[in-house]
Amino acid sequence: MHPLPSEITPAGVYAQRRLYLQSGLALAAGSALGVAGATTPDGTLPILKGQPSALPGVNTMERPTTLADATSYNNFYEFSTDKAEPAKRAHVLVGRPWTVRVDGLVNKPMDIGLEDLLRLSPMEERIYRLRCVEGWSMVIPWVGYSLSKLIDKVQPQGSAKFLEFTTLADPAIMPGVRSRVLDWPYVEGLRMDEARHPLTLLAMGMYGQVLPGQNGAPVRLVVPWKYGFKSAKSLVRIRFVEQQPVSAWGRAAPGEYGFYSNVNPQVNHPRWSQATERRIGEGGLFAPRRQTQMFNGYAEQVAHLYAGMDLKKFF
Ligand SMILES: Nc1nc2c(c(=O)[nH]1)N[C@H]1C(S)=C(S)[C@@H](COP(=O)(O)O)O[C@H]1N2
Ligand SMILES: [Mo]
Repeated sequence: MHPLPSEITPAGVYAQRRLYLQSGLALAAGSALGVAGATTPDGTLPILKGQPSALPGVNTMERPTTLADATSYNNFYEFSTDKAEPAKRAHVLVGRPWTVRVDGLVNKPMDIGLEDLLRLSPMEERIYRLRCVEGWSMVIPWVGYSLSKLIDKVQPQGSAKFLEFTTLADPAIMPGVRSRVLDWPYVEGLRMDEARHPLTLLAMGMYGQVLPGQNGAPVRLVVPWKYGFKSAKSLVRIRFVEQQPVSAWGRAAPGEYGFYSNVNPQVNHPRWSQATERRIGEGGLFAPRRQTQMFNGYAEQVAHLYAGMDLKKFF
């Protein structure tokens, strides 16, 4: 068993963490602090650190996007389709009691609480690019561990071929789910080998702190070689299934959002080119755009998963 993050942080931080849990419950009951992402009286998030990842191909050379940029320009449609709104509203996700149901075709289904998720495996810091299909990208130092650690724990059965990820849809705290922009809850899916790939991260923190609400508190997926929308935020259920799941985006617009959603600069979204991208924080709209790389730059690690597949057909 690995130490609880609370045991490896200084006592003062631990006290703050308890406080944050209490204030988080108060927040959930409706008292807002009014500061974006604020959860403690001094406006900080509890510390959650990880060892720098030893995994080959984890990119640590690019300069991370600033925390301010990464937390103020977000897609989180359960709160709003406006990129600035999640930062004002999603702090209600931080500090709530949280359980993820892991079930379906597994020998050991379980409801796993946040504290148990936090100590399931040692935390790693991994600096990943995340590219949105809308043409922007960020570089974020995430904190978490490979999803495969959780997959191993529940012992999938041989018939389990895909994983279906479901995220929170609570109209009491998420005004966006009253709109019909998507068929809620937000659902995503991965093939078993994609889900088991060591790069696929179950993230509980970023920048050495627990996840801010707008980035998917308290637990999200980060699949760095796929468009950002595959990286489901605020997970409540992971179900092992035999058939390929239908994602919320695939249901909304099957011609625009294929199941695989691998970053592929040669396959354009019907409404936008995917050849280049704009790194958030780099000089706004007039900064030179970057060439988008196949599999978002992770081809060496993941291209073999798709050997023999026509990636224009399976986009
Ligand atoms: N539950 C949920 N997860 C979500 C989304 C969402 O609207 N709801 N948006 C996705 C999209 S389109 C992107 S690009 C990324 C953005 O992650 P970030 O805000 O941490 O950069 O989250 C993804 N995960
Ligand atoms: Mo996105």
